[in-house]
Amino acid sequence: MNSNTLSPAPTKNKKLIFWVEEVSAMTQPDQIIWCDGSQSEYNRLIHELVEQGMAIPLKRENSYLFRTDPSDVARVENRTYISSLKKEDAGPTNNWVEPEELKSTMRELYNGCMKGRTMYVIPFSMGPIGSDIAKIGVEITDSAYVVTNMHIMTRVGSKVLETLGETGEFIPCLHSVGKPLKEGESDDGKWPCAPLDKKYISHFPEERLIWSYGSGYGGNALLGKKCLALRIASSLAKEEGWMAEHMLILKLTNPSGLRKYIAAAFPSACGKTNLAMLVPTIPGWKVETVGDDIAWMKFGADGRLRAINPEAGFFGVAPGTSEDSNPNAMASIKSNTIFSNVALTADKDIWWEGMGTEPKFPLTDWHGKDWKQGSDQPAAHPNARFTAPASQCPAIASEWEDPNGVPIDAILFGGRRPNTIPLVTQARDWNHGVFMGSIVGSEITAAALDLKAGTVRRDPFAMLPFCGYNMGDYFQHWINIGKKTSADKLPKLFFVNWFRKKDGKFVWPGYGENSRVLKWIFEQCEGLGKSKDTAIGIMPTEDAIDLPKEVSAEQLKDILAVDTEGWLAELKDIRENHYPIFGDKLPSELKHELDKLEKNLKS
Ligand code: SAT
Ligand code: MN
Repeated sequence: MNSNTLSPAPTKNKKLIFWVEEVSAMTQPDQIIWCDGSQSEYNRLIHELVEQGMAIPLKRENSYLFRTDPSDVARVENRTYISSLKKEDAGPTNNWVEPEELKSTMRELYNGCMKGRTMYVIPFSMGPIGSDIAKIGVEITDSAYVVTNMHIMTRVGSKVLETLGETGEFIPCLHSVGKPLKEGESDDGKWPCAPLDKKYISHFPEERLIWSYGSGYGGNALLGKKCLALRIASSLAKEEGWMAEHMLILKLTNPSGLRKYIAAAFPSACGKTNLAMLVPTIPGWKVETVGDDIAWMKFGADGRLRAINPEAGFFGVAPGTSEDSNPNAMASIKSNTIFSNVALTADKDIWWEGMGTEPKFPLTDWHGKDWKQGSDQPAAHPNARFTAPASQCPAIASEWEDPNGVPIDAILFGGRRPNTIPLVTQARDWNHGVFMGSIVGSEITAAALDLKAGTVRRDPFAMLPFCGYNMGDYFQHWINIGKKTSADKLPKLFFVNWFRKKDGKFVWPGYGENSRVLKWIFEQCEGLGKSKDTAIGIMPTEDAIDLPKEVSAEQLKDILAVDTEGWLAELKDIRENHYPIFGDKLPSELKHELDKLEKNLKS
């Protein structure tokens, strides 16, 4: 080890100093760098990455392209563990290994795993530094790519250490790419990672500890995001009486300047980022972005749920993002952006499928190979990403960093459902809304895994891969939240579905036209919407939602109808396949909601 190892830590926090020493003794890096979050640190690391052939400078200002190993392109859910002391506490939807067993397997992997590399210590805050909803984490990593992404996605640096002080609490997040270098060896431009069966994304909720090994990508490696802000935070939130949710947060302003804050949970690939940055098609209405992926919500002194976006950047899916689908995202990535696994044009710009423009040839695909029009492989990986500072979004709300958060008026749940689920339904009350959240699902396409096409894959509250404890207990936590304040102070809950199909085609145009649905939701929050009671909840009357030009009155009627047959089949699936998974952890309130729905449908 060189002298950096001996340089004094820029903190007096004993727990942190001890942990860094312990990890460095185990992983044996060549040197240790404490990150200060400065622009010069970012520039220096990027410069090194370019020198090593890992990053390609782009013509966009201060923007770079990375290409990962073809095996390291997404989160690895089957290698993700909730390692609670008892298996029951991880629940039926998480992988579980007993903590000591998992730790001893991982210690063996971590042993000497940073040889030949630099160990970076990244103090970061999820949420505005000092906000009482925020949490401090410290990530140790041997990947400079991770450090640069963490700079954008979180608040990194010396101010975090100041806030931490000598005795402050932090969540330790240990990460290694799992590829030690031999004497004289270098990565030589090759993305370092370990094979799939050596990858582990492990969470120890009782200890509030994260250990990740073997992957350098996205949610496997940027540990503030899914690992801390959802899995560990959800478990903390249950204990402390708040909520950590996989939700965007948006601010909706009507033509007279009244505003509402809306949070929305959708499974991956259902357009959360697009909804968060939506440009309304109805005149006079405005949507501004508070967050696009995660919401932490706590009750304020006024008894209302207040939400913060714990992140500082967007880690968005690139393919499909265009001036048409999301102009605000396109504007957010004009500079200071890291691109991963997109295609590279001849003039050093980026390109992907669904960008809405023709690429400039010669085009280099995400493998670094020449790509020809008509190839049966996409030029950009379908999970190619951009990492961009949230502050660069033209639609960012002025209060997006308010340490007190924004008061949430409505929460939406949704998934991709070609039939049955109407365009929008409002829950009659909190528990009915919790029922809606608990049955969220997306239709499986023929391409997905080996599951049966046409069946629904349930993803309750869009938290299936992100709930850090037993999902039955998580349902109960939602029920309990509803008892913590008076009903008029709770957000109103809605079920939405932009994805209804007829004859294989989407009926509802989505994107900016979703503002018409948001308008009705706004009016419902004000108590002014036109609505009627139905068997499945409160729904807009036929004239309550203005028609987009592509949609006929007949079509709107169709996607706002109660499909009794479809709902009876839905009910059967929930009763026979979905709810039994949770055994006696399923809250009685949800069984009751299911019975009530059946009675309503049959009466
Ligand atoms: O890779 S991430 O987990 O950060 C993004 C995602 O899969 O939703
Ligand atoms: Mn997400």
